[in-house]
Amino acid sequence: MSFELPALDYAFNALEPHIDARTMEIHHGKHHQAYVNNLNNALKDHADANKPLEEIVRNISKYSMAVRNNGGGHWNHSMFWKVMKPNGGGVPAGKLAEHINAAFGSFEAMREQFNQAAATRFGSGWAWLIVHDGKLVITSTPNQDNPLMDIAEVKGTPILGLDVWEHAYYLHYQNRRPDYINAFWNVINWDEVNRRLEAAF
Ligand code: MN3
Repeated sequence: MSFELPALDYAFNALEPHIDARTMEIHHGKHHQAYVNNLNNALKDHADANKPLEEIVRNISKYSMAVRNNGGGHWNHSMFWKVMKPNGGGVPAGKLAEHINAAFGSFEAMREQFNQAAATRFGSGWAWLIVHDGKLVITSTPNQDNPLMDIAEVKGTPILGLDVWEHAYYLHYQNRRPDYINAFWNVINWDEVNRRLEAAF
């Protein structure tokens, strides 16, 4: 058995004009596929090759740098595609809205802090909204690390993640990372984020 590229739930052009079709096609078909292929290669003949990805990621300090980079890449992107949808955005509701208000005071304050984390992550990495000790927290990680990893500075269960690698936005936004970050809020699938929040508690 080996890891496989998950299909997208929507067409490459479904997130336009916020995220363009060509970027989605290359990001999913080339970048994510490469993480999957490289992870399978890195785990070839490894005793843990059949373990669930999340279990590997949670114990990432026991693995090679190739497994860390590509296992993280596979986990992060698999989540990223799910927390977006066409005609997404708006404001979160239900339990998620309550937790956001409790932790940040308001949705706007949470968004501000998330945008800041995404904009100031130097080089390549991710911004995250995570459940940490029963509370929502915003953090960011370099490269393809994530907060599930035992090596993460701030650990927790990610419920929303934003890829701020240049490959995620450069074709359409060039160096304007803040424009891409702002556009992300129009494609967030809050039902999926809510589902992940419920699962994390
Ligand atoms: Mn990416």
